[in-house]
Amino acid sequence: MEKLLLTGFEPFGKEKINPSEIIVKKMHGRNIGGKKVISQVLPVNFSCGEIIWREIENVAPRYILGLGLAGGRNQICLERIAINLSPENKKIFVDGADAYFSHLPLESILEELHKNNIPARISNSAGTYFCNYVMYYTLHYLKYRDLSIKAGFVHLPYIPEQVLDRDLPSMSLKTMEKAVEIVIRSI
Ligand code: PCA
Repeated sequence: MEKLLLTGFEPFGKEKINPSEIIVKKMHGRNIGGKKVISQVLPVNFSCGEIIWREIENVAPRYILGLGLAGGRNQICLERIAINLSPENKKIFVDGADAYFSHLPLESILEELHKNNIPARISNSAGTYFCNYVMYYTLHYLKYRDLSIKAGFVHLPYIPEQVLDRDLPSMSLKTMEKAVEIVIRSI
């Protein structure tokens, strides 16, 4: 069976929860749409890039789907692009392309999500923090190793328990899980 490497992140900053971590842990080992899910939780620091490279070699997946939290966003965000800018405002790779595009069929994934009544959009910025970093690190590696692995990244909103006393948007974990399953099936 083809393998799909699914990554999420640990909680970071003031957050005690990262929905991406919860979801990837739940999905580890499952067969979704004929793809065997192998999950990896990444730390929110510069080691995440090396870890993803190691996992690509160890797991030898056919697909890679990265997940992360984008607190304050109100929809599932299918990231279109990763830019060569690190969380320290430097280039991630001096000799790297300015940007890499997601390999995933974003339009058809979006259509599937909407058919299932899940609020979602294509996003043209994965930010400049570690989600953009890991998406860029992954796409750069695949290009330079000339590997035919399809990779992309999806940002998730907060779950309700993260915003109980904050005027911020959220989405239920159940809806997000369904969304991730749909993304995996539609890749
Ligand atoms: N979100 C951060 C990094 C880890 C995560 O879950 C981001 O959007 O860059």
